[in-house]
Parts: sequence; C-alpha cells; structure tokens
Amino acid sequence: MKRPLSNILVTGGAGFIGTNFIQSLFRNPEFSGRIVNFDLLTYAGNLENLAGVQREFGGSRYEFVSGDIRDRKSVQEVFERFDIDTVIHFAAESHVDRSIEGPEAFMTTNVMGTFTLLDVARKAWSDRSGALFHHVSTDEVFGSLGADGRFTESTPYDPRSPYSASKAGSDHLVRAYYHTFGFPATISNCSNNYGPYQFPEKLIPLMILNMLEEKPLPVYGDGRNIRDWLFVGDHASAIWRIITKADPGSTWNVGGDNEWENLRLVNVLCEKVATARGLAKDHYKKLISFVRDRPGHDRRYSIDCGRIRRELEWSQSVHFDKGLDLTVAWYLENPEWIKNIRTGNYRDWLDRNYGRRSKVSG
Ligand code: NAD
Ligand code: TDX
Repeated sequence: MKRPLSNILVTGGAGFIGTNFIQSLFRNPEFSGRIVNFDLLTYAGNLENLAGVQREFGGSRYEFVSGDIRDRKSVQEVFERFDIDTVIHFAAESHVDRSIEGPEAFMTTNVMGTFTLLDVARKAWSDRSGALFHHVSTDEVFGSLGADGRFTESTPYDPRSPYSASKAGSDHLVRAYYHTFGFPATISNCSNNYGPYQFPEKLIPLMILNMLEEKPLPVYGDGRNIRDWLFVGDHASAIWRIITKADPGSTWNVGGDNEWENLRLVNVLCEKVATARGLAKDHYKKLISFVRDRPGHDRRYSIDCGRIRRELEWSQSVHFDKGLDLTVAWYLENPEWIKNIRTGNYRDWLDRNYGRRSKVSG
C-alpha cells in the first residue's frame, strides 16, 4: 500500500456509489482505518443504507457528519477534528435529467463544492506526506460517440449536458491543483454503475420499480442510445486499487466492456423481473413506452479501461447477467427501502417530470 489511509473522508457516502464503497471498505481485510462520511443528505442521500455500518463501526471506525461541501467552515472542521489524510470525493448532483431541469445545484455543488474541498485539503495538507484526494468522475465528460471509437484517458473533454459540464469543470480543477500546487490528487472516469441502493430516477431501478407497479416504462427517443454498464462493487474495487497503488496526478478510466442499447437492456430487465415474480417472460414488455427524447441525449459511451487493468491489475468480478439478477433481487427484497425513499422531493419530481413528458408511441 502506498499510503496510510488512516482517516478517510468520504463525501457523498450516503448516496448510491458512496454507500457501496463504504460497505466494501469495511469488508476489506486490508483496510483498518476510519471513515468519516460527510453528506448533505439531499434527496439522493439515505443514511438508512449505512445503518449496519453505523451499528458495527459507529463511534470507532465510522463517523457520519451532516454537512455541505460548499460550506468551507464545515469542511475545515472535519479536516481538523478527524485528521483527514485521504479524501474520496463522491458528493455531487448526479442525474442528467435534473441538470436539464435545474442546473444551478450542479454548478454550486459539483464545481464550487469540489473547489472548496480541494482548497481546504490543500491548506490542511501543506506539511503532510502520503495524503491523497481521489476525485470520482464520469465518462460523460468525454461527450458522445458514434458507432465507432472508445474513450481513453487522453480523449479530449467534450461535455454536452449541464451535469457532464459540471463534472468536467471539477475534473479540470482537480488537475489544475495537481499541476499548480503539486496537490496529491487522482481522478477516475467511470461508466454507468448499477446495483443495490441506486436511487430510482436512474434507468435500471426506475424500470424495475415501474414494473412492480405496472406503470409505463419510459424509453427516451428510439431507445438505441448505448451505455456501458458496470456493477457498483466493481467500481468500488477500482477506486481501492487507485487509492492504494496509483501515483498522484494519474487519471483512470473504469468501465465494464459491456455496451447495451437501452431498449435491449429494458427488454432483458422485463424478462428478469417477470421470471423472478413467476410471471410470463413477456409480461412487462407491453409497458414499454417510447417518450420524448432527453435534450442533448448522448448517443453512445464506450470506455477503454485497458490502462487500469494493465497497470493496477484491476478486473471486474461481476458479470452483467449475474449483476442484473442480484440487482433485481435486491429491489424485490427491499420494499421498505423503496417505500421510504419514494416520498417528498422524489415523488414530486417524478410526477412533474413524467407528467410533462409526452408519450410518442407505445
Ligand atoms: P448519488 O446522487 O446517488 O449520491 C450523491 C450523494 O452526494 C448523496 O448522498 C447526496 O446527499 C450527496 N450530496 C449532494 N450534494 C452534496 C453537497 N453539496 N454536500 C455534501 N453532500 C452532497 O450519486 P452516485 O450515483 O452515488 O454518484 C456518486 C459520484 O460518482 C458522483 O460524483 C457521480 O458524478 C459519480 N459517477 C456516478 C456514476 C453512476 O453511474 N451513478 C458513474 C460515474 C461517476
Ligand atoms: O427513464 C429513463 N429512460 C431512458 O431511456 C431514464 C431515467 C433513462 N433513459 C436512458 C437515458 C440514458 O441513455 O437510459 C440511459 C441511462 O440513463 P440514466 O440512468 O439517467 O444515466 P446516464 O444519463 O447515462 O448517467 C449515468 O451514468 C453516468 C449517471 O446518472 C451519471 O451520474 C453517471 O455519471
């Protein structure tokens, strides 16, 4: 291991990937440090996800601090109180559709929040060696591909949505801090994650939950857009490789080598949910409903993650078929989790969003 990892600040740890990352770290026999989870608990943050971690490690190796990464004072307090030596920065507004509806929070949290964290960390770490700031980013910063080509670590940035522009802005800031101040930072750009605890505004959980309620399954445009999917636990293991093995200033693409057209994926999900519930294989397919396309909808993402495989010996362990089965089973087995999050902001947003979107065929 290249660094101590004694006191890790995880921002956005109550969200989808942060939750899975924290759980995986506490299962990892190589990790013996403490995690401080700093999260604003927006609509997307859910502490219930970490109730088990809190029970087992709370007060000793796990602390939750409610706070906003845009608030310099709170961030400074955390650095001082917990002697932070590592940051894994997940906190963000993460949903493309919301960034189209209301981009402001994406700019303040993703850009200014990242700036605030970087700036506090730089000052706190002026005399420290072995510290690391790992910034969790997305393949969407590279823009949209046609039928050919793949994103590599040197593909020029070309973000198309307010979300991806805000993530690109934060990536640039992280690199600028490395080059200008010698600040110890790494970046990963990962493809679409799926798995337990994902908020059901994203494609896979939204489809599963709509099936359970026999609601329309809204496929944007012609359904031929392509995404590369990676099981969230494999993203967590890639981050572990980076924080334990990578040099400051390095950037890593992470993906599943697993491209799917949305419509094909939704059809497979229909079959998996139907099978899991003992229904005819095609039961849910009649719910597929083509709706107005997402504005600026990126056509295809494809990520070349050869570098992390070769240089950090990372590999994914969950095949898509198995990962989808696990994910479907998790949503079917956790109706309380679904009930608890489907209130307030989420419900209002969903009603507004899908109420407005016109159906073009069915
Ligand atoms: P998420 O929306 O599920 O969780 C985001 C978390 O950040 C929530 O717990 C939320 O409460 C917290 N948060 C938001 N604003 C905050 C603020 N101002 N201060 C403190 N906390 C705040 O997101 P996710 O899907 O888990 O994504 C995590 C990170 O990974 C993001 O940076 C995202 O851009 C990146 N990423 C996501 C994917 C994906 O497929 N989901 C893929 C690649 C990269
Ligand atoms: O109802 C839907 N119907 C539909 O056709 C939804 C929610 C999505 N889609 C399409 C849009 C995309 O082509 O499915 C694809 C996946 O959509 P999302 O789940 O919203 O993910 P995406 O926009 O690809 O972005 C995700 O992956 C990269 C995450 O939300 C980002 O945080 C991450 O950076």
